[in-house]
Amino acid sequence: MAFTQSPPALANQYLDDRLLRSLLRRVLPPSMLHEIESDLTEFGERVASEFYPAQLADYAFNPELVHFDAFGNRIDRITLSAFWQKAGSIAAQSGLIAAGYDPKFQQHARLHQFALAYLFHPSSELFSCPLAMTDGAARCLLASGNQTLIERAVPRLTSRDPAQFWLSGQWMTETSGGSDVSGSETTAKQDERGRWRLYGRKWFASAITADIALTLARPEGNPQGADGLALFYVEPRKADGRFRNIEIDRLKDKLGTRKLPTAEIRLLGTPAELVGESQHGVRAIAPMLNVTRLWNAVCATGFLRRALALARDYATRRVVFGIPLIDQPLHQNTLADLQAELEGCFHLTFYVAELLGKSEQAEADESSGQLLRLLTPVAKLTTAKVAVAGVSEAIECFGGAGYVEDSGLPTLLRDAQVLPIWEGTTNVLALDVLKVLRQNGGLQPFLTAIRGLTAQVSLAELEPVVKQVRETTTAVAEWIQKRSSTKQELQAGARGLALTLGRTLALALLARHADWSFRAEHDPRPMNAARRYARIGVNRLSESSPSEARMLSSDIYA
Ligand code: MFK
Repeated sequence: MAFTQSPPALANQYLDDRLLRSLLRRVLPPSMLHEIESDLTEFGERVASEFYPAQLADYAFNPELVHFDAFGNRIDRITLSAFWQKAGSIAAQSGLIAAGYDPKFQQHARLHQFALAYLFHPSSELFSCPLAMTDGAARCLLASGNQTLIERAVPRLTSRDPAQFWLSGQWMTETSGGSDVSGSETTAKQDERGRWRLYGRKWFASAITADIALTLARPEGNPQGADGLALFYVEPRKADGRFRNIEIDRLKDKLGTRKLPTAEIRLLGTPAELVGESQHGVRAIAPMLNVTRLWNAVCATGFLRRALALARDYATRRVVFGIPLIDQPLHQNTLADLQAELEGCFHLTFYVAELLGKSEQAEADESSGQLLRLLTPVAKLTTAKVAVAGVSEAIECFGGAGYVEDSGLPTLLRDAQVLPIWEGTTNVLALDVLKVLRQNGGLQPFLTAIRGLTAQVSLAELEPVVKQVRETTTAVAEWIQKRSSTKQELQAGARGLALTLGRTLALALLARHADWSFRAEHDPRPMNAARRYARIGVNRLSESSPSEARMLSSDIYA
């Protein structure tokens, strides 16, 4: 009998996750952890032994759109994967949205929710996308103060009852652009009964099967530009399931996220409700963007964790040149770098989740809101970039097997590639970070956070790490100061700046957690992760010259 290699296997994804479990032990009140831990354990088991194998078996499925029935009636019916058909019920029952709004756990509710999301996402076939939008829509409607819509939709968006639960979409992107929405062409007109109706074309309507959507449109008579857009609420379907004056042109044929039905749609007088004012729609939808961006970071971290869990398990099964991979120094070094990067992403993401939870409490102070505003794009862009590179590296750990579709591994890489793109590309978010630094307290909230974190670290072994955090923070402040009058140079270096903020904060968080882990639990692994992350480096500030970049980017000498 010829040799066959045993494939990688997943253990219980909660019990197997040292990072998540130790974070929850450090942060949550013991009574809360006791209350939620059996659910997390059960969910971690379902992820590994129920969702993951079923999705591997269904890897080749793509959603299908049928435009017409046998008699020529327009139906625009979409067939979803087997998992997608039941994922809404799983999400509702498991509290994937509801947990974040549970008043019982106050500021910790978000940690509970994002722990569930982090476990769920890599075995969700990107059902995490509509969940992110659902969470974002709930937050956005609550922020709008529109009581009618809040009462109508929020109890459903946050429901634990599958029969009540609603999902939301977020239709922003048009053929004119996704990063810059100022050229949006969708118009809103009031009909003879005063009802708003939308006319236009939305170009990337993710999760088109969702029950509601928040979207931007330009009320008739409003000026051109982004400020002339307003935020609208849509219930796209009638009670019988047919679309309300909406036609689906086609589903996108995408690099990844293939189970997620992303559509090009036409709004042909679709009834809609104005959410707030009849302009400033970008400002109005921003709470949704911020929540989905945090979900993006959670999902990036979840993908990285999944890729590493599979690669680590495989390394124990795979023998090469007479030695298991896991015992080979170079392979150990590769996995160790990935682990350090994962730990950095993890602590950065969950720190922002904690901030979101605090900011949603009645007594929230202004400075934690400012820090949250700065760190949301920073965490999104930092983790997304690491996820793509890290998942690619983890797939390489399988050699040729990682390049074969029915191993399930190529899907991970294709799916990860969406993370730096949607919800704001790396560059768009880096420019957003510059705007925040200009308008929202400058670097001060960041400096205060770094000071607070490093003050909690006193182990001698971590001194060099803390020194590196402080020195890089000083370098950031000097870098900004030096360029404060040259917009071009600031913009050209914005990505390096944002990544340095993300990585420096991640290092400070790693050090803080390492100090606690060593003292409270005698666990040296977080300390080693912090030191390795420090060696990989956190300073990504660039000295790039705009004139050199102009010449090389266009490759023109003139
Ligand atoms: C797996 C998890 C992920 C799930 C993803 C779900 C998939 C969804 C698919 C999609 O829909 S992807 C498309 C998402 N689109 C984007 O993320 C847009 C990316 N572009 C930007 O973010 C641009 O920066 C932006 C459109 C916001 C630029 O537009 P403007 O008009 O130049 O905005 P400006 O002037 O920066 O901001 C307008 C107002 O909004 C300002 O307030 P004021 O009017 O009071 O001055 C800003 O402060 C405010 N604002 C903008 N971004 C904000 C914000 N406020 C809070 N938070 C923000 N993030």
